[in-house]
Amino acid sequence: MKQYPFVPYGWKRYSSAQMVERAKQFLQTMETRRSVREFSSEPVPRGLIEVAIETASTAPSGANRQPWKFVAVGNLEIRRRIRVAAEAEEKVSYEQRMPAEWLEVLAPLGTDWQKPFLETAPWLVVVFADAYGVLADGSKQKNYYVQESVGIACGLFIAALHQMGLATLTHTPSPMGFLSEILKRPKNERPYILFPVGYPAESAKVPVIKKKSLEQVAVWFD
Ligand code: IYR
Repeated sequence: MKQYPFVPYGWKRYSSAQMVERAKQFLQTMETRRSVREFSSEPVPRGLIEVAIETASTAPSGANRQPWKFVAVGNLEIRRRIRVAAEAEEKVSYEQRMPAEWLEVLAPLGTDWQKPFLETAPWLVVVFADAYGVLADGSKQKNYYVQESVGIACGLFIAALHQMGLATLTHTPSPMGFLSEILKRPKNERPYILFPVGYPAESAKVPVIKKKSLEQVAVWFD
């Protein structure tokens, strides 16, 4: 296959002081992000969701295949259907599928099978991973590092939402097959994660949890 044309990167160098300042600013911003489970129903302009999806889509991906699809659902009727289907699965999960040990680690978070946020948040963004691509002639095209690529894109999506002052939650109802049906996605697209997006409810509370320290998460060979 022919190479892409290559152009100079056009990278911008910051002073050492600027680098430290920018790094700390970003860390401070990200440190205030929390998973939110109680949303206001206040509408959020579609334009903001578009920017978040565009930001997510800047992610690196295996062979630049960009194997993701962000399905943004504002339609209340569809959000209701997703809630009903998700709660049906989650009820079985919480009551029958999840082993005691799993329920035990979740207990401090206070989650249960009920997911009202699927209806209250003004947007549900459902991310699908393209297990393979489909070419114009209908033939399959192999994708690479799909899980890693979509995971990175989702991380950028979360960061973009937080940066613009919106809240979200990484929600993974299990199993997620109902999302393909309700949202009429083709077979190559596999449901990956669901993000309710909106403003937090005035009364929203978050659990007091700690992130691991640098010492706990980093290993150095200087
Ligand atoms: N998917 C379920 C259960 C759940 C699992 C983990 I791991 C969490 O960190 C939180 C919830 C739910 O959404 O309730």
